[in-house]
Amino acid sequence: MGRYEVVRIKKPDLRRIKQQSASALVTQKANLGPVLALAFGGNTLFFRLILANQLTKQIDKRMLALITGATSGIGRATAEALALLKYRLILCGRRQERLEELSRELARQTEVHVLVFDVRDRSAVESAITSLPADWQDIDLLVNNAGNAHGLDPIQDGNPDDWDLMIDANVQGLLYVSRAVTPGMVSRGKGHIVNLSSIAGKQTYANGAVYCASKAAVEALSAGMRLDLTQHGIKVTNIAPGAVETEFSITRFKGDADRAAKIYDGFTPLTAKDIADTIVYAVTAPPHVTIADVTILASAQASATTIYRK
Ligand code: 8X3
Repeated sequence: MGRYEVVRIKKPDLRRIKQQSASALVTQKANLGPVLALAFGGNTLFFRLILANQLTKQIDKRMLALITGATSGIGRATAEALALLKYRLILCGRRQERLEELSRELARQTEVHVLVFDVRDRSAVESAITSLPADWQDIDLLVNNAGNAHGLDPIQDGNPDDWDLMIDANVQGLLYVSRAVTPGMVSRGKGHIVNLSSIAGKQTYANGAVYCASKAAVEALSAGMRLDLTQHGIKVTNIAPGAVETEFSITRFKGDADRAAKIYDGFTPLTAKDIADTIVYAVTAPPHVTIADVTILASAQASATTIYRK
């Protein structure tokens, strides 16, 4: 098969296609690789050529995404989903081996660049992002996914080291990475930032005050970024998942896998892929649409603390 696939498009679909982004079209045909959509169906040759030309230009300029916390969970699932859309990927994380393993896997589908740094380390963030080669600098999409929960204790018993880990990664880390990436988006007049918040950022629960506060900060930062960046053509999407079965609870309970598993007992939790699918929905929305804020719960979950278990 050559570089392009010719896709027959029925006449009623032509209007819809014209309003869609190229990446949305590629989503629909992700399994075919790069797609050149040629419209057949009674329209003029002129229109067909314009459409084909526009799509070729957009597809040739592949979107570039930077994902923090890409080594596991929602970050990894998002990297896999965006690779299917042929995004070029900058995968960021602390664990070099895992990043390289993922990079090798995804290199079959797209171009991948790995950056090893800890989002909590401001100078490491700055030097990693400024070290990007010229053709990896024009980041179209930033997925601020890195974050964690440590401990589940009443405030009087909380461990300040746990608090530092959460505030430093979930709040400071998100700020440092955003500060390094957004000036380029502003100068290009386009971009999209997806911040991973939580139902915990909207509803505070007992024993989780600091984690909830860190995610409430993400909610405020998403709203504030949208106020500052919309005028520069940059979309900001805030995603607030409920219970997602990842390494999240194992980290929260310091490696106690049995205690972590109990969190997801008796109901079907969300998966990392469920959240990645929502991110794909947000980033492939047409140019005139911003998916601003999405709360995603398992269907057995009604609030941060109400889960109907069987
Ligand atoms: C994860 C969701 O409810 O465990 O952010 O805090 S919850």
